[in-house]
Amino acid sequence: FNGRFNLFLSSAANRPLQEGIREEVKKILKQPGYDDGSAGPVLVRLAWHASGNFSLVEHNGGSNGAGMRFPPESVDPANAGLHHAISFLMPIQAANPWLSHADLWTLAGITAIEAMGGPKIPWEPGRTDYESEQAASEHRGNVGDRLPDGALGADHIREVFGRMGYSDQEIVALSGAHALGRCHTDRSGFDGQWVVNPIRFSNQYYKLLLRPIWKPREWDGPFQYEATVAGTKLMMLPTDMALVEDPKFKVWVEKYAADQDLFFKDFSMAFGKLIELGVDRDDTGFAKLVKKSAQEGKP
Ligand code: DDH
Repeated sequence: FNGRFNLFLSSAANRPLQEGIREEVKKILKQPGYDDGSAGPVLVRLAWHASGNFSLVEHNGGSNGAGMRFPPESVDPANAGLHHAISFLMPIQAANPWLSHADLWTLAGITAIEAMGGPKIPWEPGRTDYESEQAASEHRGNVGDRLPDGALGADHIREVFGRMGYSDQEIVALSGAHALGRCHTDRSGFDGQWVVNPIRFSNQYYKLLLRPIWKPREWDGPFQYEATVAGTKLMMLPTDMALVEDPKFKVWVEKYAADQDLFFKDFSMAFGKLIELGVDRDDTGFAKLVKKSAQEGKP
């Protein structure tokens, strides 16, 4: 029964039901006392990390199943801090027990992006949840250690996003999400925000990347870059800087810095694709929790 009602979210007659969930997400975005007063950025990160461990070759991982509720994903250091996002959504989940976590997490991410001034992103319901840790481990295979490491460079970025099937252009478009939110020393070890207003979706990230202002930060933490803009201390990760150091990535940084509409259009497509990775719906619209074998390495 759980998840079955999700299909109703997609039918035209029940469009108001889907709208209702979006409205509930908008209501919990304001979080005085948390970060910059908004749950938005961490909700976007939740949708991305829930989806970003998909592998095209092994055909496992991805948002379907909401595997991050269970080990190993729940204890993966790459996901540190995402329990905040899950907690912010708890009241909505409790009030709508028919809604799968996997659908809520992805819907919350795109609702947050739009509410923070970003583009509309295509979203379809129908994701199903693993019922238990055992079911998750049986179905999922080994999806650990697939999210990007901010300390590395262009080769690593292409390896991680190539595994999901993304081109250079799409990689640069997706990276624009770093206009949102911040790094926390107690989560990733890195520290600070990328842009001056980290709860406003824009192409500022690209504009800042192209400015010759970035200097290695002298501190005890991991290697990162820093600059002060309009009185605000900003940061870039080594992986962010790789987008201007690599000539093929840089072409797209320049295009998106110059044309916010193009960025919004390409980001919408790339993020819409991200939250669909591995969501294999049957002909009724529900996603199958297909049993995967990591050894076989194929569906
Ligand atoms: Fe990211 N990201 N990300 N990121 N990300 C962090 C925060 C946020 C990398 C590393 C980090 C994407 C790509 C990459 C968001 C969205 C997206 C943090 C800080 C690190 C580190 C975590 C913390 O300390 O709290 C790396 C490396 C990459 C890469 O591509 C190589 C993508 C593709 C997205 C996306 O949404 C499409 C968001 C939002 C945040 C801010 C979270 C917050 O709590 O604020």
